[in-house]
Amino acid sequence: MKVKKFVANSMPEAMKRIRAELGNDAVILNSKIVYTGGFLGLFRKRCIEVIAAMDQVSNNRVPKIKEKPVNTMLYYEPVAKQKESPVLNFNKVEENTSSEVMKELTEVKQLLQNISSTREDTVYPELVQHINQKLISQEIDTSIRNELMVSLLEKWYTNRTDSKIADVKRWCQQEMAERISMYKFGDISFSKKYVNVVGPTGVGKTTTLAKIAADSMLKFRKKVALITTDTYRIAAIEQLKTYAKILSVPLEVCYNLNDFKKACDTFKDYDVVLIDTAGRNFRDSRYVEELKNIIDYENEMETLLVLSLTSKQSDMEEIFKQFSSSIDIKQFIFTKLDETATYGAMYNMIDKYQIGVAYLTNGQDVPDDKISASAEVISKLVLEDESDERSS
Ligand SMILES: Nc1nc2c(ncn2[C@@H]2O[C@H](COP(=O)(O)OP(=O)(O)OP(=O)(O)O)[C@@H](O)[C@H]2O)c(=O)[nH]1
Ligand SMILES: [Mg+2]
Repeated sequence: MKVKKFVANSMPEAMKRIRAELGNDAVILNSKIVYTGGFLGLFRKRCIEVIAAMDQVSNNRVPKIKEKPVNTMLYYEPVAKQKESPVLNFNKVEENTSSEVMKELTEVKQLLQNISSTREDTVYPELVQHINQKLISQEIDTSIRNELMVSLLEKWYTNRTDSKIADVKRWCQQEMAERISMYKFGDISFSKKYVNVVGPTGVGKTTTLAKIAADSMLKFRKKVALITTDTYRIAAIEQLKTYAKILSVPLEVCYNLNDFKKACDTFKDYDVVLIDTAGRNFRDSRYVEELKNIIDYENEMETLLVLSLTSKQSDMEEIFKQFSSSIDIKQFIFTKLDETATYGAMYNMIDKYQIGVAYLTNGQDVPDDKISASAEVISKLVLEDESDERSS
């Protein structure tokens, strides 16, 4: 038997190489996501490691197995509805006698032959299927879900004898968190003086800005000032003025870029200046260009894009594209967590655009209804059951 490890950028690429090297009768024994290269844990590349085998019997001690050949290259896909299906433990393979190996290999081949050719029809082991179903109902992108299933199945076939649903859920949470762990999560870093909060109308920009201002003062002991360029509605100015008054922080209302320049001078001794904007500001390329003459975006300003979790993913993507075309988005803020129970779009956005999350907000109360985001918190939210929420 020839066993070989392949590391590739994607499953299809791995399959191509396996087919080329081992032929069409090769079987996949194991597959998992691995991270290669990088420097000091950064810039690691996400790859897929696949262990494939081909039963070339060169030794006379082992009888050639007569069986129907596997026609197509089979994926890692799970075993259909056979509760007592054997586990092929790769470590064990090397220790075992050849005949035992061949027996196991034959059994695995037979099991793999039962697998339906389309992923959506795939029948996973019951506990794995429960998680798969949860990811579907949470609207996690199919491509992400399939990759998560690769890793879950690997863990399942290694540990399944005594695994419970809580274990499978924990594996999935860990895998989901690791998948996005390289992006920036959590509170603003205060490495830039100007923090710009942008986003479409009504998502919660002003409310969230007030929550961040309160946190910056109380938790991080920063000297905070506010600027608003959202002067299109009187009510918007009044809203921020009220928060500024409650928090005892200065606010400058800027009707034009000259006002903005003056406000920056006024706040030259402040640690952090939080800027509330109207959605349309950053859709106006002239505004963005002129603002660049006042603030050095690269060195002095970080921009957070506020998205509401009640929006559809396609809308979120459209909004992201609009804003990111004119300004660099450092982190997301997702609001209105309390108004939905579906969080897949948030996870998909992070994964797709490779951007982390500063905060999640879960209500209208300033400053309390805000959670510092992390890869773990977000992954947990996606997999949380109502019963988990009740018991927590
Ligand atoms: N349920 C819920 N409501 C929120 C949350 N954050 C903000 N809101 C409410 O959403 C509404 C809009 O909030 P704003 O902060 O005014 O939103 P905005 O993006 O500044 O709106 P514009 O300035 O009009 O573009 C208000 O009623 C807020 O109280 C949240 O996390 N959960
Ligand atoms: Mg506002």
